[in-house]
Formats: sequence, C-alpha cells, structure tokens
Amino acid sequence: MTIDDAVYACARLVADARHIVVMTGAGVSAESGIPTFRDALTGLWAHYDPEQLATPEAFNASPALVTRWYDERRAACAHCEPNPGHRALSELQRRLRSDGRKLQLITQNVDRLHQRAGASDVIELHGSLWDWRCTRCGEQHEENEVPFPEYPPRCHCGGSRRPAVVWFGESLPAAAVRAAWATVQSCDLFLSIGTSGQVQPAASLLHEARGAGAKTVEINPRPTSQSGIVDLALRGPSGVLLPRVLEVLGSG
Ligand code: BJW
Ligand code: ZN
Repeated sequence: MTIDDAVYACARLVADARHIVVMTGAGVSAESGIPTFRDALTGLWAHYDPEQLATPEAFNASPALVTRWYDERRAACAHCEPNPGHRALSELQRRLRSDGRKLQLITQNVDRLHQRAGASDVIELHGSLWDWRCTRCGEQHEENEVPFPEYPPRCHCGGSRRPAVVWFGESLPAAAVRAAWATVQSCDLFLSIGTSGQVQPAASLLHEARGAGAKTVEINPRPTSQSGIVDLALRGPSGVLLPRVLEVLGSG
C-alpha cells in the first residue's frame, strides 16, 4: 500500500467512525522541536539515561538534579509551538463534535501542546510538566514561570516540590485511568500516534480497544512493537500525515 493509499484508508475509517480515541506519545511533539523520551539526551544530560532519571529513586537521591532536568524541559516547551499534527487533531475534534460525533484525546505527553493547539478535554495519563506538588504537604500548583530560582523548588511549608508527572513504578492518576479505560470501551476507532508502545499501562489501551471491537491505526515513521496487530499503519511523521488525512476528509 502506498502512503497515499494509507492516508485515504485512514480518512475512510475516520469518516465512518462515531467515537474516535486518539492516544498520543512523544513523537507527536517531535516536529515542535521537543525530543522524544527515548531520544539521546544532549549537553549536560548526555551521560544520563531518561529511564533512570524519571524515577522516584533518582529524585530521592538527587532532588536538585532531577528537578533541574524537568525545569529545563519545561522552559524548552515554553519556547515550542504546537505543530500541524496537534492542530489537525484539534480541528478534527471540533469537526466531529459539530457533527454529533466524538474524538477523545488521551496523551502520554507532559508538554500540554494539545491543549495549546485548542484541543479540549485531554486525558493526561502521565501528568504535566506545568504542575508541581510538594512532597511534604502535598499542595499542587500550576507553575508557569520559568526557570525556578533554586533546585529543588521549595514550598511555603519548607518541603521540596517535584513535578506532578508519573515516574516509573508510580501509579497513574486514578481519574485519568478511569476516564481513559471507560472511553476506550465504547470507541469504534483507536489511533495510536507517535508512541513506541513500550510503557505500560498506557500501551495496553490499544489492546483494550481491539477487545472492544474498534479498528486500530498507528501513525509513526518507524514500526513499533504494536505494528503487527493494528488494522492500518501509516509510516511517516504525524505533522505531515494528519493534515493530509484532514485534507482528504475535507475534500469529501
Ligand atoms: C514520531 C515522530 C513523528 C518520532 N511523528 N511519531 C508490565 C510489564 C512490564 C513492565 C511494567 C508493566 N506494568 C508496569 C510496568 C513498569 C513500567 C513500564 O511500563 N516499564 C516499561 C519500560 C517496560 N510502568 C510503570 O512503572 C507505570 N506505572 C505503573 O504501571 O504502576 C503500577 C506498577 C508499578 C510497578 C510495577 C508494576 C505496576 C508508570 C509509567 C510512567 C511513565 N512515565 C514516563 C515519564 C513521564 C515524565 C517525563 O516525561 O519525564 O512517561 S516514561 C516515558 O515513556 C514518558 C512517556 O509518556 C512514556 C511513553 O513514551 P513515548 O511517548 O512512547 O515516547 P518514546 O520516546 O518511547 O517513542 C516516541 C515514538 O515517536 C517512537 O516510536 C518514534 O518512532 C515516534 N516518532 N518522530 C510521529 N514526527
Ligand atoms: Zn508544602
């Protein structure tokens, strides 16, 4: 199948669906200039493994180092803009809604670029770089100023603040899990975009969707561990392919 055929096939699935769930990963933000989670870290961070840094153990051992890593990523995100892939998904969500249909976004990303592109009701499975909470009193704040004056940032109670993201070994936010698993049970099309599908339990949502009888589509420049089980795979960057799907839908 050529890429044009795949784009048309995807547009047909979208046109026929009533309830679409889109699950995104770091790849959807790559064209905004945000490195994917498993891309090599650069500069000061070149010697670190992101899977080691994104853990409660790393934070407990080196809170200044870990909070600085997150603060630098937060500052980098503040200078990035949503790309045509984010905007195409928001536009599709608006179009479906005006048609009495539904597109529910579920993201593993912590960058908030879907929301900045105008998407609404985004389920954040792994939290956000913009929310921080105190490890002593538990108070949570949205922090829009970058950078912090010190690492780790301090709460008024004297405790250390940590990013309200989900690290390895931690539970996902209960409300997000409930909402994500519930919406997938009633979807008829599931799109997995820009994720390597390596991290659980997020990766299992595609299996849940298949179990519920939904068609499944993957959009990714590279094959993933889930490529073998999807109904349709589009090989290429989401910032190019999603606007093409929208264009085909628009032309009828
Ligand atoms: C493009 C592109 C372009 C490039 N266009 N695409 C069952 C079996 C084995 C292990 C486990 C299990 N259940 C739980 C675990 C443990 C663990 C886990 O899954 N480990 C695996 C590594 C094996 N999971 C957990 O610990 C989770 N908690 C949990 O399950 O609690 C209960 C429990 C605890 C302990 C034991 C058992 C149960 C929590 C997971 C939290 C993940 N958090 C992170 C960090 C968030 C904060 C931060 O950003 O620092 O979330 S890890 C990281 O991975 C981040 C991401 O959201 C997540 C997914 O990564 P993603 O988005 O897929 O990115 P990449 O980089 O992997 O892939 C990018 C893709 O984009 C690639 O495919 C590219 O090709 C593609 N791409 N350009 C489209 N232009
Ligand atoms: Zn506090």
